[in-house]
Amino acid sequence: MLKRTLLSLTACVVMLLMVAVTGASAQNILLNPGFENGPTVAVPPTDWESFGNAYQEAASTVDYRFVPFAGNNLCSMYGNWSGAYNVSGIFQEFSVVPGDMCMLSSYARHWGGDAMIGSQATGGNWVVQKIAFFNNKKPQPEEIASVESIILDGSFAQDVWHYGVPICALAPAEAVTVQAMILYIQVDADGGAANIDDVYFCINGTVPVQECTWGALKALKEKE
Ligand SMILES: [Ca+2]
Repeated sequence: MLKRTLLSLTACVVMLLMVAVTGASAQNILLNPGFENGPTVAVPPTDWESFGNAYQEAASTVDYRFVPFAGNNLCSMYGNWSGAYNVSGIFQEFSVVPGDMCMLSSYARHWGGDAMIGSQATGGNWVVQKIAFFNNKKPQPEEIASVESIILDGSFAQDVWHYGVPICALAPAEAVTVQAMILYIQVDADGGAANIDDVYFCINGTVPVQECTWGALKALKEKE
């Protein structure tokens, strides 16, 4: 497992270096990645699968609850108050073949008026970006591998956007689909809402050159 993880990291770093050198970028294959399409105000994000409390919202007019990173809209997520551990989420699914390299990045923010409290380490809520691979098992596909990173919790500064640096994952043997996910995990009925914007996902491509920084590379290396 460690070997595969290191291989995945190496490939990710190589891809980031390539884009830094060439200036190339790849197509974001997500539909409605910035939540700009479709209706707003307490409705699920258009083009995304969603569960729990995840809603497409327009920029606030009376406070700073919803301040999009870009455009006019964002996605707001919060817990379900349905048990000691529950999840709200949004995702999009795509076909893959073993060996495909997937990359995911996003932006997250929480408003001081409804801030998250604590972290996963302290028993609070947290938000992850996650790449998950599934096989073709009938009647229900199984999740066979995943990579995720925390993009927001109560330890993050309030009222500013935080860049979730790209995570990379190599599609393993038997993988037929991949899901690009944002998940809000609620523990013990803690409150706080997470805002998400400009999610980016590509397969066998690279993140936009403006998002490829030495800081991102360093963060990936330190994570290992
Ligand atoms: Ca937006």
